[in-house]
Amino acid sequence: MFGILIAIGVIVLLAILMLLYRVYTLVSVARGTDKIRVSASNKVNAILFLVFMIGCGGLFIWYSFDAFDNYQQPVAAAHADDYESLFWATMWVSVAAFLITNIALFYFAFRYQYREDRKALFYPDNTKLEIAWTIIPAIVLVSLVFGGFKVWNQMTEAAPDEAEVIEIMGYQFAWEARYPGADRKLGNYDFRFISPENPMGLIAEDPATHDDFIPLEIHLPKGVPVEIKIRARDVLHSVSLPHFRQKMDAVPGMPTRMWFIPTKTTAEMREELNDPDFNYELACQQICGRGHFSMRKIVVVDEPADYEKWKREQEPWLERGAQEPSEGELDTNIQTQEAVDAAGPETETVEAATTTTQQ
Ligand SMILES: [Cu+2]
Repeated sequence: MFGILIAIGVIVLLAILMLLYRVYTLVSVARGTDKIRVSASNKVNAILFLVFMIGCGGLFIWYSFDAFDNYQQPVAAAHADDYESLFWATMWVSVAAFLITNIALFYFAFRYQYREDRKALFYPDNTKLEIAWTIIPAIVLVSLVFGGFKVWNQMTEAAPDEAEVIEIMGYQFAWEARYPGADRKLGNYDFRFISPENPMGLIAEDPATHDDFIPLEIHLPKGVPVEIKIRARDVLHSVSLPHFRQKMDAVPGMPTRMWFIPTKTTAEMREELNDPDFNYELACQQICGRGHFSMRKIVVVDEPADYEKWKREQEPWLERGAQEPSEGELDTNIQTQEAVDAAGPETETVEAATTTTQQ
């Protein structure tokens, strides 16, 4: 009741203020004093537009150079040149359009500020100008789209037969990578088998699963095509391999894939950059929740012989103590997982993920 009275009071007050303003305007018109209402703030605002343009434009240029190394990682993939030229073409077109339109926007606000002795020019249309600003952006955008389409096809076309297949699964908040083992075949999976011991939901009965292994680090061979099969367990994630200029969303219920050829081993890159601590990395590029920042995995590129040796040293997932769960156990596992999820705080999930990968 009290609330309604306050609301009515506010509305009445606003109506009175509006009426007063209207009366004041009408009185000014009758006295002929309505035109002398340009205060000093007209000029101040006009100058502030210029200050804003120069100040923020300066910050934009400074930050672009300062953060350059963060968004321009060294390249280590065979097809990267095409991606690079597409990236820079898009970048320059966007930067040029951004600068031209924003400089015009702020400068015109300053240049054509209100002056009593100046009247606005009535300029309804100009056909030639309209044709130009429709056709030029259309040509530029269509060529960018075709360039992108070519690169997209390259990255998603069928991988060569000799490609190393690796499966990457994202979940809140970590990655699991699975290798097919000696039979070069990944075993099947089913979400009903997902449990703390079996984070990827692998089907232990499937013979193809028997030699699959889930290592802590991702290893890739240099100079050999690598096909990445991608899936997500809960929400959208995105597999980003910035040094290989590869990125593909991990979508729950819709497996995706991509392929590329690494061209420099981790050791070669460390030498080239003169940085003994350098590592390639896999990062999630989709803000997927509170623990998003922790979705980082080290990627190691080896010489093919070292890679084969590393693969032989890996223990199959089944032999790491994971047993095929019985029907009853399966239910308990799913319930346990639900309990973890229901408990909410992502930190617990992160801990659970760490313990499962470290078994
Ligand atoms: Cu993620």
